[in-house]
Amino acid sequence: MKIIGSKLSPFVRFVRAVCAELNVAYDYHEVSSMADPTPEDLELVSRNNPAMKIPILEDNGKNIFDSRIIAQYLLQHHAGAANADFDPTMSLEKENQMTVLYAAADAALLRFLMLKTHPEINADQGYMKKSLDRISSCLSHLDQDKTFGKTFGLPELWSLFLLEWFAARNIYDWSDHANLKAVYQTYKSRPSITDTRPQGL
Ligand SMILES: N[C@@H](CCC(=O)N[C@@H](CS)C(=O)NCC(=O)O)C(=O)O
Repeated sequence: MKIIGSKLSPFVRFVRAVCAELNVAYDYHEVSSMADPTPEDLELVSRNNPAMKIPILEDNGKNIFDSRIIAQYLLQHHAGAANADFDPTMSLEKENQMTVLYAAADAALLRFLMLKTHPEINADQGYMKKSLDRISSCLSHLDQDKTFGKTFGLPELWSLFLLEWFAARNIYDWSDHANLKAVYQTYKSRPSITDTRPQGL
């Protein structure tokens, strides 16, 4: 099993952390940040994923794209080896939480990449403004979701990487979301989080 990714990507961190929580061994191929990739890395990623994105999981001669699908695949095959304090079960509520987290992540990625490549854009207007509203709406929803954080499973794990990324890139200030903050504080020192944390975060 091999993962192609970049240490800076929260999506890649998530997939690597799922492997750690499920005690799955893998080879790792580091590529440059997809915000500014080398031509060789862009070629490698594009050859392995038509969506031209990381992470990519290669297993048994097949490539699996998208961190959410990779996490599902890992759970399907390795849930039995999960750490005792990691909850590998999924439910409709948890799938909804994942959808909300991914909506916030996609909105954040859009803002980050558009501002990086088109710094002249007004981030407080039009669809850019809507993307910020979406992040706010998603995080407020999760913050009020009483089932979020009851156990430590896929949604809680993914939320930590999202929150660290938001803070590091000044994407969104989530310090007023008490429940999210409590989940973050409780789990931020788990090995699956600290071992994947890029320097400086
Ligand atoms: N939905 C994808 C998103 C992955 C993603 O956007 N990865 C970023 C790196 S953080 C990327 O490869 N971006 C390249 C681009 O947008 O051109 C997933 O969950 O794997």
